[in-house]
Amino acid sequence: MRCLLKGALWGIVLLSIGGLAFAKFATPEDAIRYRQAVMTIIGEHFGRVAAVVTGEAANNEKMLARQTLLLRTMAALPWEACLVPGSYSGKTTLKKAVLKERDQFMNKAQDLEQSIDKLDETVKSGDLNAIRAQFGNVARNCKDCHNTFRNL
Ligand code: ASC
Repeated sequence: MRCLLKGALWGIVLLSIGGLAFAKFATPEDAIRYRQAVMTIIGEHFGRVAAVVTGEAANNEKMLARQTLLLRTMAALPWEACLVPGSYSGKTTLKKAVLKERDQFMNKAQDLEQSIDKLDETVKSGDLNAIRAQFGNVARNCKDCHNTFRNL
């Protein structure tokens, strides 16, 4: 009896740990909020780089390096939250097509991440023309995915 109780308790402990380890988003709405929060932050830092690239703000290498580091970090985050069943209605503009076209979607996500990595390297070179060109590639990747997978 004691043994059975012990076994059951261990079962509960292991199940809770397993549950925690695999817990992702509690609800589809949580996934929507998460990805929108990440996109808001990406948009903000993207905008700060845009201001330098367009000449609206002074070129400041240290500041740019900080923006690209933040963009690199943030760009790794939204994709998983875009693949949560049931998160394509309500307060979202994401198309359900991402589920069926998962590979295409993830390829676009990877293209974006790689172009941001390259932007980060370019910023370290300090060449504003090269930064401008690579920023254009990042912007095209943003837009390409939005055109395909976002209801505008
Ligand atoms: C942003 C934002 C977009 C993209 C896009 C890039 O900051 O809100 O939709 O960048 O304009 O081309």
